[in-house]
Amino acid sequence: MPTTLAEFEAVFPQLVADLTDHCRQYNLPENATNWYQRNLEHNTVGGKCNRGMSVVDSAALLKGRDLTKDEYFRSATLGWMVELLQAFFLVSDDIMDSSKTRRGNPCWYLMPDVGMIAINDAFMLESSIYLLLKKHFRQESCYIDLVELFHEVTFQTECGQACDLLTAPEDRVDLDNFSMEKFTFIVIYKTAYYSFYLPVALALHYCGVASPKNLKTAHDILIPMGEYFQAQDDYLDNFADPEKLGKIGTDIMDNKCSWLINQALARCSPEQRQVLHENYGRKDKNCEAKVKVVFNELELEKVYQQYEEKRVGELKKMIGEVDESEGLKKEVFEDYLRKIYKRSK
Ligand code: DMA
Ligand code: MG
Ligand code: MG
Ligand code: MG
Repeated sequence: MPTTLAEFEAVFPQLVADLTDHCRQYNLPENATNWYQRNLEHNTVGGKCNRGMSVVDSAALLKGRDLTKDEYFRSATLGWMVELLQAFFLVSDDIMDSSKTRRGNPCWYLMPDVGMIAINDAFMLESSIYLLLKKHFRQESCYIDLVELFHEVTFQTECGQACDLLTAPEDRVDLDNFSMEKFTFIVIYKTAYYSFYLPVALALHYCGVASPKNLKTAHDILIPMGEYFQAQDDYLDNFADPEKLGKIGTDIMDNKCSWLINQALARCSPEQRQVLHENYGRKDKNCEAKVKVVFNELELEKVYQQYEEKRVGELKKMIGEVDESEGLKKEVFEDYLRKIYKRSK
């Protein structure tokens, strides 16, 4: 039985207590400890927790049985570390993308009294991962593998974010600068590693089956899965209801090398390209609306649905060929794919 959000969320208060207890050792002033607690709760809880819960679900599938209470707690602790990493990325991503809302609330940096303190709050979310790793996993033989995995995946994500931002200059819109090759590199690095490879790699380490072969098999399926997931994120940025999505799309105004603009460029007439040239990447609602008209004329919603079916078919085929001889299980991938297929938020 897959874990539920309620069961998973029930673990988090213990981790908040561990982290605030740690601050007490420093005699951190009470107002700062309270601020840290509010930062942790506001930015880490309230999402779908697909990434975090996948660590727990993957661990149960790899063990082939229900987890004991202690195993549940420990795998959920690893899952919450992925959610802390995500919180760190999202708080900073929303500043860099000039976003307005996240999970149905104002972005953290736009909350009353927060502002640019959000930058330091993001750093504290990241550091929380290593405090929890040390407290709960210091004794394990896989400890250094876990530390190195978090460090490497963090750097990969930062490389992806760097390319995402450098491909989207605020003052220089150049449609020739976009390509599907650039899109693919950006999304693999900014999204696929931390959102897909990391949760499963953590479960493999936790269950003692992180052989080079299993890690490579996981990588080779989860990276394309993450690529598909970010194409979906880009599609939803324009086509989803912001109320349901919990965030207002910014990709057009932000001049992003998104899946949609690349599809549009591959299909547009010279006239439509001119409209995109004049209106993409401008911080102006009317310009954004004109780009949306072209996206609709090109029926990108349909183009996306066809892409999704094709991608999911390819992923299912790869999953069908997984070699389970070193303790890996096909269900780990089937389960993660099921969580994201045709999602609307
Ligand atoms: C997501 O890119 C990548 C990271 C590392 C947060 P994005 O800006 O498209 O994400 P969102 O749509 O959630 O702002
Ligand atoms: Mg963003
Ligand atoms: Mg971004
Ligand atoms: Mg997005």
